[in-house]
Amino acid sequence: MTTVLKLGGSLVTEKDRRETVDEAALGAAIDAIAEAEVGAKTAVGTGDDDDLVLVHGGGSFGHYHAEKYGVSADAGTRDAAAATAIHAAMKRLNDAVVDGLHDRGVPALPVHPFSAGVRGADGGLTFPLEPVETMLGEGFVPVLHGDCVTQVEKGVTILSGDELVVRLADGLTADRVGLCSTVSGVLDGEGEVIPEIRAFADAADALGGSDATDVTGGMAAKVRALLELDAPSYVFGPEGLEAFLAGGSPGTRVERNAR
Ligand code: IP8
Repeated sequence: MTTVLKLGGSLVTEKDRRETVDEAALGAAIDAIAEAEVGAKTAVGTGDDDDLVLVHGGGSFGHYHAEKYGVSADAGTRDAAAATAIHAAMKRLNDAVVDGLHDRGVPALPVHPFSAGVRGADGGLTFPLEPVETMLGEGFVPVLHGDCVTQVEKGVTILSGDELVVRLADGLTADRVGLCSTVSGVLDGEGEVIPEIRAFADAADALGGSDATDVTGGMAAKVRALLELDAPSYVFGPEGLEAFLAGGSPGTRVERNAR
């Protein structure tokens, strides 16, 4: 069973305070991951056939710098110092996530997408999965992140964690995908969690943009991307993380072919 889980940047950082980790939220998420990874695998009679790939977003690290330099998924830069500043901020956040996982006994390894991925002129992403697959085969938990990526004819653009989740879920034939953010799911016009989305039209009226600096789009973009996947995906808040990792269905289930 392969699970791809994204921790949203809005969850693990204080989105309105530049380069500030939300220690409480990140710590709680790491506790839940450690319990599922370390606790379950050391329990009598359980194996370690379950693979977990983590991705985290940019929050007040990457998005702050991306906005400062006017770089987005569409708008590229040829300023190497700007691209490096965005990437460096994401590495600092990745260090915090990986270090926190180590402190709780999770064998996490960093994967920095800027060094591996590339976009064609049409925006299509090429991202080799051999490093991630090998890490999984050796019992590690790869931790990727939204990042910069070199793009033909545009210089450097932003690669969102959501796009990586889609690539990983497809390429690794993931069984389950989770997007854990600060909201409890995809919300309808009354603020209630929509339990299931099978087509964008199911939630189109309710989907708006993100309310803080986010150069890669809000919930609408996430839902569109998740609807492209074969695997069922779940959009949930921190309260749903434990249930998701235990195989449950918190928040909103998004699945194109759901019956
Ligand atoms: O928060 C964006 O990743 P996201 C990463 O998953 C950068 O959209 C560098 C802004």
